[in-house]
Amino acid sequence: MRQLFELCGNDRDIRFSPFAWRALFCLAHKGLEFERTPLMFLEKDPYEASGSTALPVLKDGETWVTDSLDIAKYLEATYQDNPLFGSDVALGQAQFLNNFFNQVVVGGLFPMLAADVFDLLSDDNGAYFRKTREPNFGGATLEQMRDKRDSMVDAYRASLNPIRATLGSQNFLCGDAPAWADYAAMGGFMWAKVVSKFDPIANDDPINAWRERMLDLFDGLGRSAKTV
Ligand SMILES: N[C@@H](CCC(=O)N[C@@H](CS)C(=O)NCC(=O)O)C(=O)O
Repeated sequence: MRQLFELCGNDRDIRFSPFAWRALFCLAHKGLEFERTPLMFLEKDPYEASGSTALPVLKDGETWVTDSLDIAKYLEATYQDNPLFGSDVALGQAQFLNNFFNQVVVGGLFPMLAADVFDLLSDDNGAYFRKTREPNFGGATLEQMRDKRDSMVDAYRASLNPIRATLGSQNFLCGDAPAWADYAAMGGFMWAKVVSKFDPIANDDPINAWRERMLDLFDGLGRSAKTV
């Protein structure tokens, strides 16, 4: 059996982790069957054997794989059909792109969305989230950061220019068809879609048109996600 452990809110159908969304899209891209196991932040026992304290975690038979990029690399090495990277060079570049997506796409969203994540959590998970995340905000609360998001969103949108420029000449970040880099970027936007009614992307942005194409993939895997 193949099992993906992913983060959820107090409502277990709310699956919001940007990194888990990357893994979900990669599994779907490879055409693999899998079960989804939703866990709250403090529920770490079910995947203790993996050695990780963060999600997503994949259990494929007896093999545990942690970290979304390592999960993609594992799937690529283990299942040759439907390449996620396609070459050793692309695999090497993925490390750079992963840092870009983590720091710019996901990291840029974090102050704008963190309070919305908090609102989805049970009391004990919320207290843990606040205690571990609020120190990133230099003395501000999660809610104070959310209150400022209308003034932050223009700078966020500008930070996505490399993505926007790429989508000006091709339909997907990986070319004519989506592959790992599309899923890595889309993970961040899935997170925003699931946890918040605040849309960090403008309607007329080419990134929105790409996001719509991504939501349609795999029988609407992203589009059918439960949102707040
Ligand atoms: N580099 C990891 C990051 C995973 C990560 O940071 N996961 C967070 C949630 S989005 C987590 O599970 N944190 C556990 C905790 O805070 O206890 C990946 O790409 O999978």
